[in-house]
Amino acid sequence: MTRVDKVAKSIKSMKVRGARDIAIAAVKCLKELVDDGAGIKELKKAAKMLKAARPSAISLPNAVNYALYLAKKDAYPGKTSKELGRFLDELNRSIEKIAEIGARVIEDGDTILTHCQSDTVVQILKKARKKGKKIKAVCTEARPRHQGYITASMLSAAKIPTTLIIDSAVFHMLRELEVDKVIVGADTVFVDGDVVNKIGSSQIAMSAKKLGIPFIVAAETLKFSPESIMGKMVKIEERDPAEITKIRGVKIRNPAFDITDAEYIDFIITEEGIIPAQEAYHLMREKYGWELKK
Ligand code: RI2
Repeated sequence: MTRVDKVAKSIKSMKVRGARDIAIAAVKCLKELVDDGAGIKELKKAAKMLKAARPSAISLPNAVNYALYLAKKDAYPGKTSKELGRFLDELNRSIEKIAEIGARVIEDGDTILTHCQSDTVVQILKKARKKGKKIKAVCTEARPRHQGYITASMLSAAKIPTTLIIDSAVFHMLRELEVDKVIVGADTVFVDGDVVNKIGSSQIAMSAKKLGIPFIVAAETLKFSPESIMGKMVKIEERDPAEITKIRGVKIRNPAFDITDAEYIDFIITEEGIIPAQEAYHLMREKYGWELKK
């Protein structure tokens, strides 16, 4: 199995997961190929395989397309590798910037509900704690892969009092635990501010709206989809039903993501600052320029 096969498999199997981490894994793989002297033809083949690994996080194709763009520009041997190294540093720095900005949004004494496992959200909560804010966390388990267990362990290890709940307990526990804010990550942000995130996010957003609790998304611009300006949407990944269970004679559906309408999102925290969800178009235009991806 080639290096690219291995990385694509690790993304598809969710051994490597999280919208940023899968993008970083793919760019690192392409950088290794460049360092081994791979030409543009081999890079394009690798890019196609990596992008196909998971369909719902635009961060993956955005990062891979940008890496290919740098490779095509290659002015002299070694430049691409340096530029890819800089891109990886930028990806890592963006989470630091979002954590800094996001921590300011969190108030001392807040109880925050999270969904699934987002490194972006975890960093925001840890930063707020580091700044001395006494916060509590309520984590959903995020069936069927239970990524919420990772979030709960990470936040508890950061000395944030943490409660784990089952996904279907959200509406009840928003009230019971007097949750002040909901903060979730994102896999894709569309031009109209609608957000693709772990399945169940849309129901949590509607529950929060009903109870007057702010629903906040934390996503760097890598997760914004310029192609959606041209109407190109991402596919909602359906995973193996066996991840849920097997019942003879029963069809089982296992969508891994859903779409939360912008109207249910109070604002989006990005590394460029906080924007209303409906401002996604202007941020994309600034960040990606008028040159829309084909
Ligand atoms: P960060 C995850 O998907 C969750 O939907 C999470 O909110 C999103 O990626 C963003 O994660 P999965 O990989 O980039 O668990 O914030 O299917 O870490």
